[in-house]
Amino acid sequence: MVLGAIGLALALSACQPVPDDATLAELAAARGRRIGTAVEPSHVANPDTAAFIADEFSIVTAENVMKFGPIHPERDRYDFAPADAIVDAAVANGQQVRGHALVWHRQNPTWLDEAWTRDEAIAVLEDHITTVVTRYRERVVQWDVVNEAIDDTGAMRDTFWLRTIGPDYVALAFEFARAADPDVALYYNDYLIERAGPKADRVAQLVDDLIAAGVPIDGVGYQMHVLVPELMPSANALRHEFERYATRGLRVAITEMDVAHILPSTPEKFAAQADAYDNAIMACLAVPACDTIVFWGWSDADSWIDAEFPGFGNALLFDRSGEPKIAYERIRGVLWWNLQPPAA
Ligand code: 9MR
Repeated sequence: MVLGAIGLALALSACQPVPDDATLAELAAARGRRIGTAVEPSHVANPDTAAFIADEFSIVTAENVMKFGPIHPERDRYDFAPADAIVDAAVANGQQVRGHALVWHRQNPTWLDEAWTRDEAIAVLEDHITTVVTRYRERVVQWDVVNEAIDDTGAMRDTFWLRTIGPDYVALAFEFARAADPDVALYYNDYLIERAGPKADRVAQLVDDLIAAGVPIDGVGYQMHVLVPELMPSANALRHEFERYATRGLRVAITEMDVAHILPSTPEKFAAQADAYDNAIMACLAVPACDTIVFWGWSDADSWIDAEFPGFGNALLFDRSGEPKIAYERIRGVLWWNLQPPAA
């Protein structure tokens, strides 16, 4: 009888609407997850925006300023000030920081365009990773060590690093990062791995090879730049993808999520967008190893998609006037009601 009353009380509380003042950070924390956004220094320099980010999110990623070119513009000069602004603000607000990204094929400085020998390129890689990771020790909790090393066909991407060092640049990068910070969680990060296919399989093989070789990798980041309706897997399919890495003992993060559609927007497209976010959060909640969810910005007025994919967009949780969209309300609902994991 007593148990029945407790059960009823729990069931009733579970039916309560999401408290109006509950932030994403609070709702996610109740589910053991951190939730966040990409940020630029201009965001934390603006008091209103900074206060909004501090309230709503528990983790931030530097959208650009920790990448190789911006943070290491000349061989003997690092420019830490923009990244410091983001990290300092996050620490002051009690937020965590994802470091993004130590090795990538884009946003590299022009000084890397020289003809390097393999040994010289390894020395450059080691200096860069050691310097940047050491600077943010104990403040950055997760690093995207290698970003997008596999191309869309499932081959090793043809990059400066592959050409000058060879495929083991990936393992070297993880080893240099671990040597610089024994505690930070080290991730391989990529897009289009949320869908089963050659790219997802090849990334899993790369990760397996790293594990087999004893390379210090802690997790895999699913960027999740999604296009609806075409490119969104079901919550169940996504859960299976996340479990690939959970069963290998790794952590999983959603690292750059946004859900675009072809413009103009319609209520149906926004509904499909809300479904996609819902699927992703459900899948993450169903896999204990998935402990981090980061969106690639929050406002449709301020997203990389407008510049890189004109004709697509409105992919984030708040519209161009700053009003929350249904996707935002759906995410709050999924976090609050903690719906059952999708069926196997
Ligand atoms: O959002 C970033 C945008 O401001 C930059 O111009 C762009 C340059 O390549 O990089 C964007 O972020 C990318 C991220 O670092 C890696 N995954 C894909 C993201 C969107 O292109």
